[in-house]
Amino acid sequence: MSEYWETWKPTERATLCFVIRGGEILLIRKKRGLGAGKINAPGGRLEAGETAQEAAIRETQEEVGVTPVGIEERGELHFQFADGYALHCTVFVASDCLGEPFETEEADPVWVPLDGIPYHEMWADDPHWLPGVIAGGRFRGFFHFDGEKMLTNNVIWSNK
Ligand code: 6U4
Repeated sequence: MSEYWETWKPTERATLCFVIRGGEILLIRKKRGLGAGKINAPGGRLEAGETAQEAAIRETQEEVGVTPVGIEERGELHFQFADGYALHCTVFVASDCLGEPFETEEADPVWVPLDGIPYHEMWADDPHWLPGVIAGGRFRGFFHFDGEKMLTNNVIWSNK
């Protein structure tokens, strides 16, 4: 990994939580905040004193009303934006969720078949790592963005 990323420090930390169950994945159409209008997973920024896993569960509850279960950490995303904003994001996968997802002010939930993920409506980095995560992999990803345009990408998979 380049020296640049070794000394990189995030402005904020966030999470993403992918519930994958029965050949489908729970995604959202995000209504506000960073990436509004895009398809993504439930998730958001950590609150003070929270672990990433606690934030992933809370954000999934807040955004679509379900509680992820069987949650495991699968990756770390490092985003450097051209305007100086730097976001670290921990990626979780859950094997199930309690309750039925419903629409909230923040997001509209959608169950999508694993072979029909709408990458063209998602962040540009997602096709670089989400297929590998669905296949069971663990990764670290490093990306430069200018707004919504991805400028560089580097994904490192761990052997385990
Ligand atoms: P509020 O309004 O505070 O609830 P919140 O959803 O907590 O917003 P926000 O809007 O800053 O946080 O968005 C952060 C979310 O956006 C995180 O879940 C990660 C996601 N995200 C940001 N850039 C991304 C990218 N390039 N690829 C990706 N997810 C990204 O897959």
